[in-house]
Amino acid sequence: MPSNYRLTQWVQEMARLCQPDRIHWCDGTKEEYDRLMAQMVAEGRAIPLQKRPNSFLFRSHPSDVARMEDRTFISTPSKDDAGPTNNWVAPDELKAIMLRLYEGCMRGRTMYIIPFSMGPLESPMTKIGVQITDSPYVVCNMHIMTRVGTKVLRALEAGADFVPCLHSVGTPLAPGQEDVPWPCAPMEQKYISHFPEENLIWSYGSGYGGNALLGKKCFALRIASAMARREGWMAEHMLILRLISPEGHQYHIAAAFPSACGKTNLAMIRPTLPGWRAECLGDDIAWMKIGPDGRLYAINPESGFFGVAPGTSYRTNPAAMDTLWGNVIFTNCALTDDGDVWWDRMTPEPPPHLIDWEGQDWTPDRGTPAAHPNARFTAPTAQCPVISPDWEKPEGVPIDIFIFGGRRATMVPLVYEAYNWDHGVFLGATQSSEKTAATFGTVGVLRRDPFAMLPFCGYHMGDYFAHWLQMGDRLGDKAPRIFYVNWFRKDPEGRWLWPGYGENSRVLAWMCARVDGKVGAVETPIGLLPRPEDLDLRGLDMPPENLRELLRVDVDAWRAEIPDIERHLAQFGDRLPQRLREQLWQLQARLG
Ligand code: TSX
Ligand code: MN
Repeated sequence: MPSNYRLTQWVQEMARLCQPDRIHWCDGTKEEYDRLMAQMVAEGRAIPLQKRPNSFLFRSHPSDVARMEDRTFISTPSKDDAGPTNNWVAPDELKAIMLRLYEGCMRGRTMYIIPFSMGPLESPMTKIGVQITDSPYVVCNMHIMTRVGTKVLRALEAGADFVPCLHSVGTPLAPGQEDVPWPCAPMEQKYISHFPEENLIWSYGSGYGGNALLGKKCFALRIASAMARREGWMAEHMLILRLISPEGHQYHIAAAFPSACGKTNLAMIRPTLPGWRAECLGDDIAWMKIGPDGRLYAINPESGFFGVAPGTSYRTNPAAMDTLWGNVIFTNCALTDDGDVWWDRMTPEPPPHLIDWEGQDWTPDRGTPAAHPNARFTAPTAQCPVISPDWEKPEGVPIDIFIFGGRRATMVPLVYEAYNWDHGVFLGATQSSEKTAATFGTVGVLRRDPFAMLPFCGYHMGDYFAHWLQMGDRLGDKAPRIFYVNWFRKDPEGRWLWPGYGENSRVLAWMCARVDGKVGAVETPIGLLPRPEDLDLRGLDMPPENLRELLRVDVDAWRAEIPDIERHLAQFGDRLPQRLREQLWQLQARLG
């Protein structure tokens, strides 16, 4: 037991509330991981995979397969402070509801106490959390996704601050009652609650990913974004990558994309442009702070990838495939007859027989996906073959380039650069993507997802825009340059105009040349575009008319989009910074 008074008091109080049979303080060791996994295998909750060392398959309850945005709450004392894009319930009311649910919720179970750090312990940007959970699946995932263990306990004993993160699957066991493979509570009892003013997270009823691994979306984005605003730094939903030119120059890029745009694929890009190399530093979250030299430095606070499996293949992301050789937790993937996992589009042809994510026999003629579309892998970052040797550098890496983007079949060019910081913030604030089958809802409908933070901002989005503007003011001429990309433009026949994947390095190389002042751009109403000759397309078999179309600005279509942008920004009311309103006017004026 540690000697941190606040920690011991909190754990005792939560134990009195949840009434577990046992309390286990996690030490983060391999022995602990192996013992929990062995226990879950013995209980029939996990399937060991013959084909991958130390790897296991879990199948969730069919109702507990994804983050639950309608059950996610930002509970600030004033509703106004949560803003129009978050669900809100007053803290007292929400706590009263949840206290009733938590009462006795761990009966018959073990309460695990997980001390974890987000970021390498030596980093000044690192923050500590302690998660209480009754799910051994969550403990094992936290071992991979965060840094768990006695080093963190030592720091807590030395008086380090921490974010308390309470989690229960909400399924107490009566004496002698047999457990189910994936315990969880019914939908209307699920709550993923955040109390940003007291840095507190309460999650109840779900065992899945972002609802249950509280270091990730709950802490590293929602709570951290609120902390970052108060403390003058940034917590962003961004990949981090390093691009190295043939001359050996390094460029650091942070990029925010809505779901289904291939963020993990870009994070692990294998450049096709001769002589260029790339290293991954993170695929989901960037914490950034202004360094002593006035530049913006980023760390990845995580230590694992919690990636969407379907669509991942040697064609789309060879580095991710090689990351998954062993020590992986798979959730809701299909099981092959020889004891491996499979998911849709992993291989050109599906195997002739599988057990699908619901445990049923599956053959290709079934027509249903074999893996759930949101099936996941949890894998150690260190196993990525293209991981940067500097990925755990305590001071982080200096960001040169921000990229926003989305999936748009028409109108949005392959790439353009913002005229200045305010314009770049406007691009982030109005970022949009067309929904795909994988992101459920109506296919093709435009969704605005500012900074890809819509489900992850822990406070009023209008104030978040203002924070971005203020960071730009502080960074001045050391601010990263801001770009917008669209890998997904199609021709009228519905064919992709851009090959994407590794070929995106050609677009990234143009950005680097812009940073170095080595390449031109044309001023258009929407921003600075490369001329066709500015992109290095050597070795790419691209018809000139495709390139022209990829770089065409359809002024009429953009004019027609203005009312939607206006409506989107209007929802932030008087918290929308005037400087963004001015960006909209300037865009309108440029469009004529
Ligand atoms: O991840 C993608 N990226 C970024 C890669 C670094 N995807 C997959 C998106 C779903 C997660 C892409 N899909 C990209 C892309 O750049 N581009 C496309 C569209 C596309 C799909 C297939 C082909 C070309 C473009 N070509 C063939 O199938 C041969
Ligand atoms: Mn994400």
